[in-house]
Amino acid sequence: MRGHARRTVGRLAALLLVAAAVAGCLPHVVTAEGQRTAQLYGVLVAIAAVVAVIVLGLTVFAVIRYRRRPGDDSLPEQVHGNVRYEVVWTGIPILTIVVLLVMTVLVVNVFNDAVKASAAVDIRVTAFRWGWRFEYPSEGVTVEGIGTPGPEVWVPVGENVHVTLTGSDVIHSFFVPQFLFKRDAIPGHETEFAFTVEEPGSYRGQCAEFCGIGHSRMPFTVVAASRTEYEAWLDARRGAPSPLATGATP
Ligand SMILES: [Cu+2]
Repeated sequence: MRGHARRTVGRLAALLLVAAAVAGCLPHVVTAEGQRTAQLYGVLVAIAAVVAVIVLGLTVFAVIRYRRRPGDDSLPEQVHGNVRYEVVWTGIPILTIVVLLVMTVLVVNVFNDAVKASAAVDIRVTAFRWGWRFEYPSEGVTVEGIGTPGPEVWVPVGENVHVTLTGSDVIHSFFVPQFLFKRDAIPGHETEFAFTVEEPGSYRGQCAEFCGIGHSRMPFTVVAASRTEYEAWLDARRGAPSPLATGATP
Protein backbone atom coordinates (compact mmCIF):
# COMPACT_ATOMS: atom_id res chain seq x y z
CA MET A 1 0.00 0.00 0.00
CA ARG A 2 2.79 2.42 0.94
CA GLY A 3 4.65 1.79 -2.32
CA HIS A 4 1.43 2.24 -4.25
CA ALA A 5 0.77 5.63 -2.70
CA ARG A 6 4.33 6.69 -3.39
CA ARG A 7 3.96 5.67 -7.04
CA THR A 8 0.73 7.68 -7.31
CA VAL A 9 2.43 10.76 -5.88
CA GLY A 10 5.33 10.22 -8.29
CA ARG A 11 2.99 10.01 -11.26
CA LEU A 12 1.16 13.18 -10.22
CA ALA A 13 4.44 15.04 -9.82
CA ALA A 14 5.50 13.88 -13.30
CA LEU A 15 2.18 15.11 -14.70
CA LEU A 16 2.66 18.56 -13.14
CA LEU A 17 6.20 18.71 -14.52
CA VAL A 18 4.90 17.91 -18.02
CA ALA A 19 2.25 20.66 -17.67
CA ALA A 20 4.94 23.15 -16.61
CA ALA A 21 7.17 22.10 -19.52
CA VAL A 22 4.32 22.50 -22.02
CA ALA A 23 3.62 26.00 -20.68
CA GLY A 24 7.26 26.89 -21.31
CA CYS A 25 7.05 25.67 -24.91
CA LEU A 26 5.52 28.79 -26.43
CA PRO A 27 7.44 30.00 -29.48
CA HIS A 28 9.49 33.16 -29.07
CA VAL A 29 6.78 35.79 -29.58
CA VAL A 30 7.66 38.83 -31.72
CA THR A 31 4.52 40.97 -32.00
CA ALA A 32 3.15 43.46 -29.47
CA GLU A 33 -0.26 41.77 -29.61
CA GLY A 34 1.28 38.29 -29.30
CA GLN A 35 3.08 39.38 -26.11
CA ARG A 36 -0.28 40.14 -24.54
CA THR A 37 -1.60 36.73 -25.59
CA ALA A 38 1.50 35.08 -24.11
CA GLN A 39 1.02 36.96 -20.81
CA LEU A 40 -2.62 35.88 -20.68
CA TYR A 41 -1.59 32.31 -21.43
CA GLY A 42 0.94 32.44 -18.60
CA VAL A 43 -1.74 33.60 -16.15
CA LEU A 44 -4.13 30.86 -17.38
CA VAL A 45 -1.49 28.17 -16.90
CA ALA A 46 -0.59 29.52 -13.44
CA ILE A 47 -4.23 29.51 -12.31
CA ALA A 48 -4.72 26.04 -13.80
CA ALA A 49 -1.61 24.81 -11.97
CA VAL A 50 -2.92 26.16 -8.63
CA VAL A 51 -6.29 24.46 -9.24
CA ALA A 52 -4.53 21.21 -10.23
CA VAL A 53 -2.33 21.23 -7.12
CA ILE A 54 -5.33 21.85 -4.84
CA VAL A 55 -7.60 19.26 -6.50
CA LEU A 56 -4.96 16.56 -6.99
CA GLY A 57 -3.41 17.31 -3.58
CA LEU A 58 -6.74 16.90 -1.77
CA THR A 59 -7.49 13.75 -3.79
CA VAL A 60 -4.16 12.17 -2.94
CA PHE A 61 -4.46 13.26 0.70
CA ALA A 62 -7.96 11.73 1.01
CA VAL A 63 -6.91 8.51 -0.71
CA ILE A 64 -3.93 8.04 1.61
CA ARG A 65 -5.31 9.43 4.87
CA TYR A 66 -8.72 7.79 4.70
CA ARG A 67 -7.81 4.53 2.97
CA ARG A 68 -9.37 1.30 4.22
CA ARG A 69 -7.12 -0.31 6.77
CA PRO A 70 -6.87 -4.06 7.35
CA GLY A 71 -9.46 -5.30 9.84
CA ASP A 72 -11.52 -2.08 9.64
CA ASP A 73 -14.80 -2.81 7.85
CA SER A 74 -16.85 0.05 9.31
CA LEU A 75 -18.36 2.69 7.02
CA PRO A 76 -17.16 6.29 7.48
CA GLU A 77 -19.64 8.92 8.60
CA GLN A 78 -22.24 9.42 5.85
CA VAL A 79 -22.84 13.09 5.06
CA HIS A 80 -25.63 14.46 2.82
CA GLY A 81 -25.19 18.04 1.67
CA ASN A 82 -23.31 20.90 3.28
CA VAL A 83 -24.45 24.36 2.26
CA ARG A 84 -21.25 26.06 3.36
CA TYR A 85 -18.98 23.77 1.29
CA GLU A 86 -21.30 23.92 -1.71
CA VAL A 87 -21.28 27.73 -1.70
CA VAL A 88 -17.47 27.68 -1.54
CA TRP A 89 -16.92 25.14 -4.33
CA THR A 90 -19.47 26.82 -6.59
CA GLY A 91 -18.35 30.37 -5.77
CA ILE A 92 -14.61 29.89 -6.34
CA PRO A 93 -14.97 28.41 -9.89
CA ILE A 94 -17.46 31.15 -10.87
CA LEU A 95 -15.09 33.82 -9.57
CA THR A 96 -12.16 32.19 -11.42
CA ILE A 97 -14.10 32.07 -14.69
CA VAL A 98 -15.22 35.71 -14.36
CA VAL A 99 -11.61 36.82 -13.76
CA LEU A 100 -10.43 34.82 -16.81
CA LEU A 101 -13.27 36.24 -18.91
CA VAL A 102 -12.37 39.84 -17.99
CA MET A 103 -8.67 39.24 -18.71
CA THR A 104 -9.49 37.61 -22.06
CA VAL A 105 -11.79 40.46 -23.10
CA LEU A 106 -9.04 42.98 -22.23
CA VAL A 107 -6.57 41.12 -24.49
CA VAL A 108 -9.12 40.82 -27.30
CA ASN A 109 -9.61 44.59 -27.00
CA VAL A 110 -5.88 45.07 -27.64
CA PHE A 111 -6.37 43.32 -30.99
CA ASN A 112 -9.47 45.38 -31.80
CA ASP A 113 -7.68 48.63 -30.89
CA ALA A 114 -4.81 47.68 -33.21
CA VAL A 115 -7.29 47.23 -36.07
CA LYS A 116 -8.87 50.63 -35.38
CA ALA A 117 -5.53 52.44 -35.00
CA SER A 118 -4.18 54.20 -38.07
CA ALA A 119 -2.15 51.73 -40.09
CA ALA A 120 1.33 52.37 -41.41
CA VAL A 121 0.96 49.51 -43.88
CA ASP A 122 -2.14 48.04 -45.49
CA ILE A 123 -1.98 44.55 -46.92
CA ARG A 124 -4.73 42.61 -48.61
CA VAL A 125 -4.17 38.87 -48.17
CA THR A 126 -5.95 36.27 -50.26
CA ALA A 127 -5.54 32.56 -49.59
CA PHE A 128 -6.29 30.12 -52.37
CA ARG A 129 -5.64 26.48 -53.22
CA TRP A 130 -2.70 26.33 -52.66
CA GLY A 131 -0.93 29.56 -52.12
CA TRP A 132 -1.08 33.15 -50.93
CA ARG A 133 -1.45 36.54 -52.57
CA PHE A 134 -0.28 39.65 -50.69
CA GLU A 135 -1.31 42.98 -52.21
CA TYR A 136 -0.18 46.42 -51.10
CA PRO A 137 -2.99 48.45 -52.74
CA SER A 138 -1.46 51.88 -52.08
CA GLU A 139 1.97 50.75 -53.33
CA GLY A 140 0.98 48.89 -56.49
CA VAL A 141 2.85 45.83 -55.29
CA THR A 142 1.59 42.24 -55.34
CA VAL A 143 3.46 39.17 -54.15
CA GLU A 144 2.06 35.76 -54.86
CA GLY A 145 3.32 32.26 -54.33
CA ILE A 146 2.12 28.71 -54.64
CA GLY A 147 3.63 25.62 -53.13
CA THR A 148 6.89 25.71 -51.22
CA PRO A 149 8.88 27.75 -50.19
CA GLY A 150 5.95 30.14 -50.59
CA PRO A 151 5.85 33.91 -50.94
CA GLU A 152 7.66 36.43 -48.77
CA VAL A 153 5.79 39.42 -47.44
CA TRP A 154 7.76 42.30 -45.96
CA VAL A 155 6.65 44.67 -43.22
CA PRO A 156 8.44 47.45 -41.32
CA VAL A 157 9.45 46.73 -37.72
CA GLY A 158 7.60 48.62 -34.99
CA GLU A 159 4.76 49.82 -37.24
CA ASN A 160 1.10 48.90 -37.19
CA VAL A 161 0.37 46.56 -40.12
CA HIS A 162 -3.27 46.31 -41.11
CA VAL A 163 -4.41 43.14 -42.89
CA THR A 164 -7.63 42.48 -44.76
CA LEU A 165 -7.90 38.72 -45.14
CA THR A 166 -10.08 36.68 -47.48
CA GLY A 167 -10.11 33.39 -49.36
CA SER A 168 -10.95 32.71 -52.98
CA ASP A 169 -12.14 29.09 -52.94
CA VAL A 170 -12.38 27.21 -49.66
CA ILE A 171 -11.60 28.16 -46.06
CA HIS A 172 -7.90 28.58 -45.30
CA SER A 173 -6.23 30.01 -42.24
CA PHE A 174 -3.46 32.58 -41.78
CA PHE A 175 -1.16 31.32 -39.04
CA VAL A 176 2.21 32.64 -37.89
CA PRO A 177 3.30 30.74 -34.75
CA GLN A 178 5.63 33.52 -33.53
CA PHE A 179 2.75 36.02 -33.68
CA LEU A 180 0.63 33.62 -31.57
CA PHE A 181 -2.04 34.50 -34.09
CA LYS A 182 -4.33 32.54 -36.37
CA ARG A 183 -7.29 33.80 -38.39
CA ASP A 184 -9.50 31.97 -40.90
CA ALA A 185 -9.53 33.16 -44.53
CA ILE A 186 -13.15 32.73 -45.63
CA PRO A 187 -14.21 33.02 -49.28
CA GLY A 188 -16.74 35.80 -49.88
CA HIS A 189 -15.96 37.36 -46.52
CA GLU A 190 -13.34 39.86 -45.36
CA THR A 191 -11.84 39.85 -41.92
CA GLU A 192 -9.44 42.45 -40.56
CA PHE A 193 -6.62 42.23 -38.09
CA ALA A 194 -3.47 44.17 -37.28
CA PHE A 195 -0.10 43.47 -35.76
CA THR A 196 3.14 45.23 -34.90
CA VAL A 197 6.31 43.16 -35.22
CA GLU A 198 8.81 44.31 -32.63
CA GLU A 199 11.88 42.32 -33.66
CA PRO A 200 13.44 42.25 -37.10
CA GLY A 201 13.54 38.77 -38.54
CA SER A 202 11.97 36.22 -40.79
CA TYR A 203 8.90 34.42 -39.49
CA ARG A 204 7.37 31.34 -41.04
CA GLY A 205 3.65 31.11 -41.58
CA GLN A 206 1.46 28.29 -42.80
CA CYS A 207 -2.14 27.61 -43.77
CA ALA A 208 -3.75 26.16 -40.65
CA GLU A 209 -7.09 25.02 -42.01
CA PHE A 210 -7.10 21.76 -43.95
CA CYS A 211 -8.00 22.85 -47.46
CA GLY A 212 -7.19 19.90 -49.72
CA ILE A 213 -4.31 17.91 -51.12
CA GLY A 214 -1.86 20.86 -51.20
CA HIS A 215 -2.64 22.10 -47.67
CA SER A 216 0.71 21.08 -46.21
CA ARG A 217 2.50 22.96 -48.99
CA MET A 218 0.97 26.36 -48.27
CA PRO A 219 3.71 28.18 -46.36
CA PHE A 220 4.63 31.86 -46.46
CA THR A 221 7.16 34.03 -44.70
CA VAL A 222 6.73 37.40 -43.01
CA VAL A 223 9.96 39.38 -43.08
CA ALA A 224 10.16 42.28 -40.64
CA ALA A 225 12.83 44.80 -41.61
CA SER A 226 13.69 48.44 -41.03
CA ARG A 227 11.55 51.06 -42.80
CA THR A 228 14.39 51.74 -45.29
CA GLU A 229 14.86 48.07 -46.18
CA TYR A 230 11.11 47.63 -46.42
CA GLU A 231 10.81 50.53 -48.85
CA ALA A 232 13.73 49.23 -50.92
CA TRP A 233 11.97 45.88 -51.12
CA LEU A 234 8.75 47.59 -52.24
CA ASP A 235 10.64 49.66 -54.85
CA ALA A 236 12.17 46.52 -56.33
CA ARG A 237 8.71 45.04 -56.83
CA ARG A 238 6.64 48.07 -57.77
CA GLY A 239 4.90 47.62 -61.09
CA ALA A 240 6.56 44.24 -61.64
CA PRO A 241 4.33 41.37 -62.71
CA SER A 242 3.36 39.39 -59.64
CA PRO A 243 6.15 36.86 -59.29
CA LEU A 244 4.99 33.34 -58.60
CA ALA A 245 7.27 31.52 -56.22
CA THR A 246 9.07 28.78 -58.00
CA GLY A 247 9.33 25.28 -56.71
CA ALA A 248 7.06 22.34 -56.22
CA THR A 249 3.39 22.88 -56.82
CA PRO A 250 1.06 20.29 -55.43
CU1 LIG B 1 -5.14 26.34 -47.17
